[in-house]
Amino acid sequence: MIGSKAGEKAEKETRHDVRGTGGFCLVVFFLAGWAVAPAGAKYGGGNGTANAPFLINTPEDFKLIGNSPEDWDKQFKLMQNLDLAGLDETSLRMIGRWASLGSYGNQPFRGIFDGNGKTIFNFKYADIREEYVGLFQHVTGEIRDLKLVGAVVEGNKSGTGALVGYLEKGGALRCAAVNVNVAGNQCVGGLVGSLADGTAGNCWSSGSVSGVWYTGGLVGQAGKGTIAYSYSKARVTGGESTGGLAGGTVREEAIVNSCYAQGPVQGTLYVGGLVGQVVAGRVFRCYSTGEVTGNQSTGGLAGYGRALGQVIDCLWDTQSSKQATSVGGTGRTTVEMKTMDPYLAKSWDFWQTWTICEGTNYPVLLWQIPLGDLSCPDGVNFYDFAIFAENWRKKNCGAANLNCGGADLDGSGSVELRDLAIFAENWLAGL
Ligand SMILES: [Ca+2]
Ligand SMILES: [Ca+2]
Repeated sequence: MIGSKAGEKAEKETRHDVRGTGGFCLVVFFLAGWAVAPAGAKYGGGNGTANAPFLINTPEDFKLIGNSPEDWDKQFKLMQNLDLAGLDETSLRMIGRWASLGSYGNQPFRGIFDGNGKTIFNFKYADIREEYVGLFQHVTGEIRDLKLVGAVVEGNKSGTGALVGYLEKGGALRCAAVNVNVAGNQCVGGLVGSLADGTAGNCWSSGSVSGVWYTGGLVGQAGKGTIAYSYSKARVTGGESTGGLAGGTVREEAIVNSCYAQGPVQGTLYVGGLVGQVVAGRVFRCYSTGEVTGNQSTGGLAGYGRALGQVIDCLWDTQSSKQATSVGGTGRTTVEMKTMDPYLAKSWDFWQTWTICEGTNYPVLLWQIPLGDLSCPDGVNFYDFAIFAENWRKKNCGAANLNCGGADLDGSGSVELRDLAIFAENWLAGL
């Protein structure tokens, strides 16, 4: 393909530089193909550096990453949404490799994968023999701005997550696992199975997650890791240590900060709406609302806490959770949980971190408000369209008129077709 493109363009280009009547003439020949795609180019272009990341345009490009361990310290950028339907564990290899503890066979993905706001649909992978299963098996680098939709992932040992099986360190930032189906044994999470260290930040998940030990809607188990500014709406089914957001936090360094969970949680022992078991570490400024069902040590927010674990400034909904008690946290009614006061009483930040549509919604993280959500209640719907229509064709949008009621979505200074296109793109988002 590269050859034929080059061939089409391999015509001589000439530039004539005529100076004076003496007739000095400079002729330069270009072969256009040289500049476009050097021989041996991989993926859709780029060289894997920060300035020129490898470009991923097709499922074939993506597949090649898993087959190229020599590139696992490089930088990648996803340029298109990808649909991986039709591929599975027989045709696709996970990115980053885990062999065993201390093994020379361990080759984590230690580069950067920039999802560029794009989506990977229908990742499907099952491996019941290996430890750590996910789109990325073993990561010490960074994955950012990537959304997975409809992933179906199955493992049967330690560490199963739609995006990452084992996040040893590094991060998953601004990532989403939407409508996923993740099933495993120990450390099973909608997004990340085992978060040994590093960060899952500004991430979210939905769908269903099931496991046996340490099962969580977003993360199975946080070791020294941090989960921040994230949420889960996934339905979680597990055994011991089962939580709406995380199955458990196990090391003193673990942090769960400014997160929430809203999915139903069912487990046997140590079962909580947010975290199943707080073995160690700190959980602060979080809330949960999902219905919680368990046999023993079951709580609205957290099921069980040990001496090294702390739960600080958290709340749970006593009605929707059907749990009157919890390890840590303050219980409130649904009506109370949809007002700002109980959170303000615990010094939550409604300026840079949270926002709330009082009376209609629980608090949400500011970053998750979609463009076009101009007014309460949460989500882009007819209430917002009414405001958009009111501001249609207005000019001189600026600070004085709050950017024309927020309807100048592209910040151009007026409300016109481009804003309408953005509004339409976000229709029903955030509901
Ligand atoms: Ca709205
Ligand atoms: Ca505009």
